[in-house]
Amino acid sequence: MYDVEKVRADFPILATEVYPGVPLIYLDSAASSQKPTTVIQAMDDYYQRYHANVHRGVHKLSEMATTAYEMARVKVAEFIHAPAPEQIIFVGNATEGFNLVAHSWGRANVGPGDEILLTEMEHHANIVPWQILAAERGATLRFLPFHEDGTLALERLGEFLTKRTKLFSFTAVSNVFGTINPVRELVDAAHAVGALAMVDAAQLTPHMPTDVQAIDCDFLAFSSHKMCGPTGIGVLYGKRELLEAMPPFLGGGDMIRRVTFEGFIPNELPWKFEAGTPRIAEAIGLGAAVDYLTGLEMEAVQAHEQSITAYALESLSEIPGLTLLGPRGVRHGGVASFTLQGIHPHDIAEILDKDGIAIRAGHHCAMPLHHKLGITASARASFYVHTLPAEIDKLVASLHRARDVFRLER
Ligand code: C6P
Repeated sequence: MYDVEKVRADFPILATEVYPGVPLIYLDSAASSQKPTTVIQAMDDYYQRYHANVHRGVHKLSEMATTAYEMARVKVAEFIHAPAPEQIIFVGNATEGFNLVAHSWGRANVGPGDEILLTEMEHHANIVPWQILAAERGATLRFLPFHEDGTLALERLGEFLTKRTKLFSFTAVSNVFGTINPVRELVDAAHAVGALAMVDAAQLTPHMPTDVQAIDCDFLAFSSHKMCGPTGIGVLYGKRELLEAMPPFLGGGDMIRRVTFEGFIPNELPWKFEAGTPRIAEAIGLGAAVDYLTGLEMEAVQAHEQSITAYALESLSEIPGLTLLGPRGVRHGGVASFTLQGIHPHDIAEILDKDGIAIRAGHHCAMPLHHKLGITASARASFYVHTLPAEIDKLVASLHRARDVFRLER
């Protein structure tokens, strides 16, 4: 049995008050998740006991730091079922993963007349790097539309994936709609026209089991800070032959095997893509986060979130004037985005904050999606391993209070 109260005890921040007498109700995990004690302690332990640079020193501390750093890579590889740890590149966040691929693979492989296919529900992280690449290389971006209910227009895939498509990059789970896209089907469709497939797993890996071999993607990116780990680190996974053929993204120490005044020979994977002193404490923290989630079991995490999200969607739908964004009656990522007639999302978030409830308001870094819906912003509550049904009830009560503040009819 998944014991939410036991899980909650792992997160020190959940026992704090936002204002005197007002306990925290954290419903913003999709933006960034809170951290369990084990993650905080793992990073603290590194700084207190064995901080040193990695891959450089022969002294004991450097050896310990290097082992912990590389162990974190092994843990991440196992967590997403990557064939080998060398295929795990530590980057700054999911955003940097997209930029790395656009800069390195993109510049080497995309030219005038080529197309990159995205979807209309992408986060800016999976739009802007391709816009920069397309402008530089004379390529074209295309966007697979979504239906009114926030599901992809899969029946139109044939129109958008063509012989000209070089890459199809799409999100596994929408951070606004909560739509869970059919990842393997989309990857197969890309491969069928000879294109590569890149998966935005920022809202997948923290919440559901991720198996890069089962989905057969060519690249996949996610962030540590959304999965109980620290900020400042993320992961790019890639197929070995692609990563090996790609030129380095950033140059400097660690990413080279040999440097002369005339030039350099790049290092092997994964270090070829990790220039300079890496994110050592952050990798160790991410490794601890992987251990933590593995201990909870990702299937159990997913089941907990499914039931809490279904409860939230049901409860929210009963509030007068509230419109939910995204699909209903199907499996759904752990987010509930909505608009409330007569109240701006920022006002909603401010009123909820006074009740200790943290939600996100705005465009959630998906401006084109909101533009297509004809709105500039929405409110979003998001759920994680520690969310209780009672917190959803408080969210609903607080939304009723917001309606009262704005004198909307009950
Ligand atoms: N979405 C949200 O509130 P970074 O910022 O690099 O860690 O993650 C980018 C990113 C990429 N793809 C998806 C689907 C995402 O949801 C995010 C981050 C947060 O929805 C912060 S904008």
